[in-house]
Amino acid sequence: MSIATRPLLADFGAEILHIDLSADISDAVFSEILQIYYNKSAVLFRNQTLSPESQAKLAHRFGKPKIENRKQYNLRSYPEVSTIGNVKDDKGTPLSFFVKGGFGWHTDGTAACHVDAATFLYAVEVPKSGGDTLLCSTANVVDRLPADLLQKLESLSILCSFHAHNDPLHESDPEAFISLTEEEREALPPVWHKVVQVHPVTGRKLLYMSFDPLDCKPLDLAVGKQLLIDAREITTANDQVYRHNWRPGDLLIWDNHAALHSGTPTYMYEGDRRLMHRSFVYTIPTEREIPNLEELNRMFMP
Ligand SMILES: O=C(O)CCC(=O)C(=O)O
Ligand SMILES: [Fe+2]
Repeated sequence: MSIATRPLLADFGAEILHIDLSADISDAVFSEILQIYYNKSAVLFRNQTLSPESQAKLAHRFGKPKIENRKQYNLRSYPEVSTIGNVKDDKGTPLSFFVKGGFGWHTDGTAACHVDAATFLYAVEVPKSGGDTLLCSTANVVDRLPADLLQKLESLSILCSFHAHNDPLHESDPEAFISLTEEEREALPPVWHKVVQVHPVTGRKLLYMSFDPLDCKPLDLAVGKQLLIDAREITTANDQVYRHNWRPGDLLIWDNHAALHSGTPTYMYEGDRRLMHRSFVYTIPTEREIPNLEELNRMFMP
């Protein structure tokens, strides 16, 4: 069988057509989906009716789900799925984590030792306008980088910290976040990553970027950060960005090893509802093992 697809951008992302993810998917079809996911770095499925159970099942088929660290928003029955958005209950208690002011360009999961990870975002409720998600390739950019910038990036490693990313988000919306305990904080230490990497499946060179590193090697932090900013500017040039305008029933899955993504400002729809079901999955283990995944997953169970 050959799955029908439509590109999201000329050389990035694919919409996968005529697949119902709540039905049984054969191994042959699944391996084709996986191949498209790796080759295109992002896949979109529209018109789905994906229960948390089906989403969790699909996540396990992609790899090893990581339990979200903001654990109050992990679904009780399917903790592989957590909620993000601005939905509150009758008493005004947030039912999902909502980041005011958008997210900026980032890579999910850089504070883990394992780099190959997929983010699943499934739209349950979407605002009438706004709430788009932006995506772009960090592999296609390599050919467009000035040679001297690429050369400097080749030697660069960055120290990535969950807390450096999460603490400001927490401060932006203290109502929606609970603080991590000291023990939980310590279980999430910073991790070094090389910025220029080779994708283990496609063999393509790519940039693995995070823009709030704690430290850089061998360059000074300020110099390293500036190189990352320069690379981000080229990576996210307007004509390289796919803007996803959500409809309920859309599932978007992207490869954090080959794509950057960003939310968009929330003030445009603050009076309207947005609810997404999110999963995060470590795919093929490559660069490093995931020694403490089970332990971390237990710690962050809802
Ligand atoms: O809500 C969005 O549009 C993007 C959220 C995001 O960055 C994520 O799910 O990792
Ligand atoms: Fe993200």
